[in-house]
Amino acid sequence: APTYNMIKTEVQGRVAIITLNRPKALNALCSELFYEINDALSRFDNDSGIGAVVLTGSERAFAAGADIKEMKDTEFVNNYKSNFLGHWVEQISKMRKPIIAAVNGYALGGGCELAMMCDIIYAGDKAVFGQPEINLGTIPGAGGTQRLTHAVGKSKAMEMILTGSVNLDAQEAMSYGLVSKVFPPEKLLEETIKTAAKIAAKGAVSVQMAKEAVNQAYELNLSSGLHFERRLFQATFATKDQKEGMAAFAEKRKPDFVHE
Ligand code: CO8
Repeated sequence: APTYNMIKTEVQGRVAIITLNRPKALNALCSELFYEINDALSRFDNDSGIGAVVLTGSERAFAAGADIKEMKDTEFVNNYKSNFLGHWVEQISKMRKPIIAAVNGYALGGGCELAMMCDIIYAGDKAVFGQPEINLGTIPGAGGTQRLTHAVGKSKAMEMILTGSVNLDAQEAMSYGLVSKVFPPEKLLEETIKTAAKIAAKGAVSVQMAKEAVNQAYELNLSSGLHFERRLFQATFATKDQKEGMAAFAEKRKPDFVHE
């Protein structure tokens, strides 16, 4: 495994855990940190021994946003030419395997956006979600205006993004559906890993197809989405795991999936 400066990685069974580890800057997302996240994500996505990924930070901060000090003097032309942010976030949105964010503490700006790029968000009860970019003279740049609006609706998303000072605590985030479960901070990672392990034990092909199909709900109209879903549903019958899953049910035993 490669050595990283700003993240830690760990594998527990079929679950990979990526921990952002830049504590002095509250995990501010600089280019090196994103390079390492992307590198770890693509390794785990291509590793057939891994079925799900957990992304987490520290108790104080999941991530306090893009690194303001690193980007403050950059200019439009260079940002444009280097596709600033675009290449940071490509890998995570291309992940075929499920990725679960375990958010303790601050998830602000790019940190909130990073959590929203994940498939499921679990939060510690001290978590704070916000999009403060407007206070810096800029706007969310990695999906905040789109994914937050889908998650919490227009009025709350506008209020958060336009004021830059209305944040959601963990319970509010759950009441809007941004977060699916809230835990005490010290239990969060353990509970997130449990859910990841549960997913990673299912047939990997149907898990990835299910993720693809759910994501199309944000891209397609209903009839196209239903068509997409039905074709993938039919395709699962080409897998060993569908035969195993249904045989196990009929024989009243637990399935033993081989991820093929
Ligand atoms: N960038 C750079 N450094 C940061 C950042 C950041 N976003 N956030 C915190 N730090 C640094 C501080 O500068 C400080 O460093 P130092 O000790 O050298 O002064 C250290 O982390 C600790 O921070 P504080 O002393 O400020 O800690 P507090 O507990 O007083 O405050 C806060 C915590 C409220 C989180 C505060 O640090 C804060 O407001 N941070 C900035 C939050 C913010 O505005 N985030 C949005 C950034 S813009 C953005 O994300 C654009 C989106 C682009 C997409 C990104 C791709 C996924």
